[in-house]
Amino acid sequence: MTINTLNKNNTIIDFEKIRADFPLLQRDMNGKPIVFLDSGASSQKPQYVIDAMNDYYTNQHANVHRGVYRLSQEATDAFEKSRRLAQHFINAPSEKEVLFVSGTTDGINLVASSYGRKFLKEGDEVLISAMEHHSNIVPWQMACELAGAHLKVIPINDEGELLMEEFDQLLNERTKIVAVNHISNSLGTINPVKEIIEKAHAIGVPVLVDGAQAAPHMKIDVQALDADFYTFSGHKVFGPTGIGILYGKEKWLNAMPPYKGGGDMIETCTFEKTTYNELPHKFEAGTPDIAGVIGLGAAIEYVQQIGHEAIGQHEQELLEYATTELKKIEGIRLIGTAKNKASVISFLLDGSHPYDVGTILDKLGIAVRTGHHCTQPLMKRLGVPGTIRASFAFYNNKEDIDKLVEGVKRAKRMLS
Ligand code: 7TS
Repeated sequence: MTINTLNKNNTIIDFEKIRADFPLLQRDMNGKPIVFLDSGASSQKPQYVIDAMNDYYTNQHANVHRGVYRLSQEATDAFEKSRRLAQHFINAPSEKEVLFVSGTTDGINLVASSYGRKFLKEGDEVLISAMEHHSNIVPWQMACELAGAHLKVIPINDEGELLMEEFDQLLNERTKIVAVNHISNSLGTINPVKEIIEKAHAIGVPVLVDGAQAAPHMKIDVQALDADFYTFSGHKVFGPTGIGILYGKEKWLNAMPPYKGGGDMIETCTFEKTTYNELPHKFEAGTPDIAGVIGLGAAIEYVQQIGHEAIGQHEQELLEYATTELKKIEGIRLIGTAKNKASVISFLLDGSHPYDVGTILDKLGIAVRTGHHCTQPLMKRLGVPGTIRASFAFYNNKEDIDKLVEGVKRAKRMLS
């Protein structure tokens, strides 16, 4: 693997050299060197991932789990190797509990639909939080509607932290599942998911963790968390789009009906009755995104080579620096000031619409996201139309932040 990370002693990570692994970061945007601060939406890809996918299509492609011939077996081996990489990435006890899905949205829909059909009854409750992405709201609304169940919401304070006393009050014998994000995509808040899981388990309630924003930034350990379900997207962890992981405890996955029917998920099929394949295949109907799975495996190898400790440290430094520097600009308002935060900064500039600020930044080559970030109920709770959001990854540096700060100052001058 050609990772530009290690020094001669194989110890210190040189994050400046890491940037060279990402071809897209070398390009311009609007005639300026790109400053990519939208990794929360989707991160860029190292050459190692691009090469792995090219190599698969060039040299290894065949359908998986069905051919007797060598090529198909090679493709199957590469595919299943990625499952083991994903298993170790989240410390899942067994490969059977690691399902390939198309992304976080798909993972949550799978659980909401399948768990919902089996376990949700009229009058039951599903507990989510006020800072969920639409993909951890709408599937539960749909499941509740089908069952006649009710959606309940853990409120937050103005800093963007969950009100845990309210959670204690909301959790009760009618609660059938809790679904919360590990890190908020709009605010960067790191939620106390371990505590949530402990409390839910104390009354026998399973918990789904939406890890879309956590997997790129921190070590995920589903056993330490004791999560019942944990899901994340490949494209946010420096892998390809169209692929993601859903971890589910075997006891739940075995008890749940299949989500999709089709090839590969059956054990036997007659017109009268079909029996289902064992885990994980029961939940993986049809030809999967094989290149995506292989690309995700490569991305996991790449991230692990750098290591979560180094990533976390570098990103915290960037977050602290950006927070300090942005706060110095008069008229800036940070949205989301939780004590425990990951590398996301949402803000507003007094008297300016987020879209206008984003447009000026774009002209300067700076990519940020503006709007509601698929968290409309959260924006409503905070009383803002949307925010300007800068989200960092380990390939960002202080120079990127300096350019952002200069860009915001310029936007302020132009818009006031
Ligand atoms: N959950 C969270 C917390 C997210 O941040 C996102 C995507 C999703 C779920 C859905 O992931 P997907 O890969 O299935 O689309 N968040 C964002 C974002 O913040 N900007 O663009 C996508």
